Amino acid sequence: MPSLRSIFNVLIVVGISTALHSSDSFNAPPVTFGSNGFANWGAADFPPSDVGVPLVPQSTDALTLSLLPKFDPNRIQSYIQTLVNFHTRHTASITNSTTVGIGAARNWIQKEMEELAKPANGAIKVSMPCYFQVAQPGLPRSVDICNVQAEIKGHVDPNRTYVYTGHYDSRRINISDFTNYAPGADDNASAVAIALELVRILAPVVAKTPPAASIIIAAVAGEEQDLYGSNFLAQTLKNASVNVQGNFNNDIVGSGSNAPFSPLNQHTIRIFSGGTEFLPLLDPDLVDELLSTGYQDDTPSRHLGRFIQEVNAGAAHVTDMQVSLIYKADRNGRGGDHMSFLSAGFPGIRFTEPQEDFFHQHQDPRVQDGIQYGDEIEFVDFDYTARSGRVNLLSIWSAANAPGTPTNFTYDTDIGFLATNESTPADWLENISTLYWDKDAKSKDPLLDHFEIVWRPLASQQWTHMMPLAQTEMAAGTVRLPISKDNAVFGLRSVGKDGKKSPAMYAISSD
Ligand SMILES: *[C@@H]1O[C@H](CO)[C@@H](O)[C@H](O)[C@H]1NC(C)=O
Ligand SMILES: *[C@@H]1O[C@H](CO)[C@@H](O)[C@H](O)[C@H]1NC(C)=O
Ligand SMILES: *[C@@H]1O[C@H](CO)[C@@H](O)[C@H](O)[C@H]1NC(C)=O
Ligand SMILES: *[C@@H]1O[C@H](CO)[C@@H](O)[C@H](O)[C@H]1NC(C)=O
Ligand SMILES: *[C@@H]1O[C@H](CO)[C@@H](O)[C@H](O)[C@H]1NC(C)=O
Ligand SMILES: *[C@@H]1O[C@H](CO)[C@@H](O)[C@H](O)[C@H]1NC(C)=O
Ligand SMILES: *[C@@H]1O[C@H](CO)[C@@H](O)[C@H](O)[C@H]1NC(C)=O
Ligand SMILES: CC(=O)N[C@H]1CO[C@H](CO)[C@@H](O)[C@@H]1O
Repeated sequence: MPSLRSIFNVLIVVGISTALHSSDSFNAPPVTFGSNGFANWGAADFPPSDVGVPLVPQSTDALTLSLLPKFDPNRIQSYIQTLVNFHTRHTASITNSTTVGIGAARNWIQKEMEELAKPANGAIKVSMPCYFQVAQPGLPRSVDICNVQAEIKGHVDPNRTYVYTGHYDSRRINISDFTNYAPGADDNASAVAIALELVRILAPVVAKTPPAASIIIAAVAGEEQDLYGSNFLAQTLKNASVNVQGNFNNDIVGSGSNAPFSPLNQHTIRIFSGGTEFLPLLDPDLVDELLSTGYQDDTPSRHLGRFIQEVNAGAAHVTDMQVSLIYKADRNGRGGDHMSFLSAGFPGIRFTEPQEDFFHQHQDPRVQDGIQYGDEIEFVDFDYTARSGRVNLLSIWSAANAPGTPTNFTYDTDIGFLATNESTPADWLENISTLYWDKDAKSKDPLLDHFEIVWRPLASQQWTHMMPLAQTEMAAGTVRLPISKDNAVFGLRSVGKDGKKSPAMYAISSD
């Protein structure tokens, strides 16, 4: 049986926390009420609480912000044009030409990446690992599947790794057609263009200051058939026991304003993140836990999405984008390379433009009934792709320079005593939450300064509140908060000495 908890104790702990955390170093926005006295009836601010402060998106340092405007729409256009000019980048297309087919395309990407990586003075390692894939449905002949990747080794925690992916293969309506023109400009040369820009922009930076954790920027192959390239990459990392804390997959990130519904949404990018619908792909114990407690929206992938949205919110004046979180692993009936990472047990999300234009994906280029079909470069908005790149660089670079996501964050599921007779005090039934973390965490991560508890009403997408822990609280390894775990869900995140914050860790029951 649980031990009796004293409400008096709770008040003491909370009193200290409030004193520590309501200091004016936080610019908490004022709570606003409607003129009729009701606060936001569509999403009532519930549970009411004075624990912590309303969440203010983390801010980004000046160096990182200065990198974001460097995405160059003209270069993006030129990369995409070069990729389109290979005529087809079908996974089974020819490899013995320097101008046509997937072999020419990957050799060009590798050469270009090597060239762009030169200012890094060796801090960026470019390689093209391949494996032999036998023919399968959709893949009419056996081929080498090759990824082109740039690796930047972290200087504090090189094992912890964040992976950017975009696929460079293209297709037509007939997925086995490996000879005819398949420009694949938006799908997905746009994502390869971002990969090249990431290498170009980061090269001079990492020559002087490598990130704390490692970054891999990969152009992967064979997506259209069966996610071959990304699966190869994810399994390679899994087999090497690499601590992959996020896959940032980009697929179809080329059009905002040139879409038929223009000019809607040209400053929005969607993030798809999976929940427990991918049961077999996640840790089964975690899935049971999340489903049985109603915390099914707290998968590592959704926390990664929240992290990107929050970091972007703090720098939206520079990215010029907003992030829309979609609680699905991908669009209905479709998938992408992040699923290879989910299958390997790693968190992963997919960035995609807000309104896909189905006239220009997978279509055979042609005019039919007066409509231009085909994934042609004229339908790509290079400014939009550049803005998408900024959101990627910002979030990957921020994660790789923050301390790692905490491990082992737990909460006590105990609710105290239900009344068994008239002399059971009513307040033995508790509505508080007791949270635990690793009190030795600071000795394991040199980047870590302190943890921060974040929480939100269960129906909110994003964290609404935050409560940084003082060093004494860190060392205690536990806190009791007057917020009912019936109404709220908690996360724990790491805060670095320079204020950078990690994605949050979900809370699981401590028993
Ligand atoms: C290139 O490869 C294709 C198919 O693999 C073959 O038909 C063609 O003859 C080759 N061309 C040259 C110049 O080797
Ligand atoms: C699709 O393309 C392949 C390879 O060119 C060809 O063998 C097949 O007949 C095509 N399928 C259809 C339905 O056209
Ligand atoms: C990963 O390891 C498994 C099991 O040893 C092996 O079958 C698989 O080929 C490996 N995959 C890669 C990409 O190294
Ligand atoms: C990297 O991290 C993983 C997962 O946290 C761990 O299993 C592995 O042993 C670590 N590898 C090294 C070389 O530290
Ligand atoms: C995780 O935390 C719980 C509760 O604080 C503790 O009992 C357990 O030993 C920890 N597990 C690991 C692997 O650190
Ligand atoms: C009544 O409840 C109190 C507190 O739960 C308990 O200590 C006591 O034994 C109970 N008395 C009876 C007769 O069950
Ligand atoms: C928690 O329970 C106590 C005792 O029943 C009650 O006074 C208090 O209002 C409750 N707090 C919340 C946040 O529900
Ligand atoms: C248009 C499109 O979606 N093309 C491919 C690019 O990647 C997505 C998802 O990764 C796939 O659904 C498509 O096959």
